[in-house]
Amino acid sequence: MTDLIQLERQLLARIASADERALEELRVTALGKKGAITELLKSLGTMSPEERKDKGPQFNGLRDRIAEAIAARKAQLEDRVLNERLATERVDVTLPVADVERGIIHPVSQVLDEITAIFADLGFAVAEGPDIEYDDYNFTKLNIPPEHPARQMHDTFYLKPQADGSRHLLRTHTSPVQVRTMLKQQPPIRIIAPGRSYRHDSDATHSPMFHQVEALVIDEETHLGNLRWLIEEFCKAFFEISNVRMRFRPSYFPFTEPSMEVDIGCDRSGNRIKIGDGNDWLELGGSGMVHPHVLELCGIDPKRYQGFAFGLGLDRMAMLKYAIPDIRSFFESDLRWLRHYGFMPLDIPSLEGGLSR
Ligand code: 2NM
Repeated sequence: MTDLIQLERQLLARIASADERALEELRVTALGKKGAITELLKSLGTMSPEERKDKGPQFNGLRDRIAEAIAARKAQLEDRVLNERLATERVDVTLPVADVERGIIHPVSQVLDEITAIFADLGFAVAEGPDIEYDDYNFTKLNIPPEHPARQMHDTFYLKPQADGSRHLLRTHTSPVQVRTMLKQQPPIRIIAPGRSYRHDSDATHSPMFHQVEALVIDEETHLGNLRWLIEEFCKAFFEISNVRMRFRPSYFPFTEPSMEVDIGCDRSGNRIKIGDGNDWLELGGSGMVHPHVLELCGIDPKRYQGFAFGLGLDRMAMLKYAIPDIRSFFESDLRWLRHYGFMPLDIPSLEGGLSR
């Protein structure tokens, strides 16, 4: 008995001060095939049943406590190594990284950075909001009351009803971000609202999750001439061309009056669409003067202020500018695709540096 206590004390003392190598040696000498404790356990076989009943639990207890002490010491040593590394190692994130370790910028991120640079230069701020929205902000405050037929156009993903019966939804456009901006800020307003939008729709040109940018301008004297100029300047900067042809077709959105689709001149004679040249037209996005009722619902006096808005599909803009054929490939996370269509992380788009180089 005293031998056992002594053995345990000795082992525990040596374990407590062991380094990793000594610890492994201790483990082998105590618990290995020919280890001291293993031998003790083997000796149970030669004992009388009474003696075994007495010694068995003692030996087993000893084995468990020693194994536990070894594991605890091992964890302590590993922690110490890690903490030492954390305390001494430094990463300079401003240094160039090796090619193999470099991330790649997704075309959608690239195009968003380009668009942000263009609008920032024109004095626009970037506004953001949640992907999960109130029905009120996604529809009602945009002049789309419940039962309005335009709700059917949106193929909305709804969440489970709240206790009060209202249903949150995945925003079907980024317009609720404009609603949020108007509710908390009086004009002048100049913002772009980029982000994810969701509609129940999927084929080669539609993804159930897609990206939009919408621009909103509200001031005391804004008119369609401003809207046209803004879209033209934007297109010249984005497509990096000095001339654009544009045309506006009458359209309908509940939140704008009048509403127009914007087409941009292009050439389709080659195997890819070329923006700027040619005699063909390409639909770029929707636009219009913000409906006075929307302004009113969002706390802005429609007698004093007017504004305009337009919306673009970011994914579509990336497809056009960088000749990417299928929108579904954007969200497959295929690294070969990303290496082919992606961009270098440190080439941050700016108007001075050349947008896309
Ligand atoms: C579009 C087309 C036309 C738009 C309108 C508004 C708001 F909030 F001011 F009413 N936000 N976005 C708008 C107008 C969006 O996207 C195709």
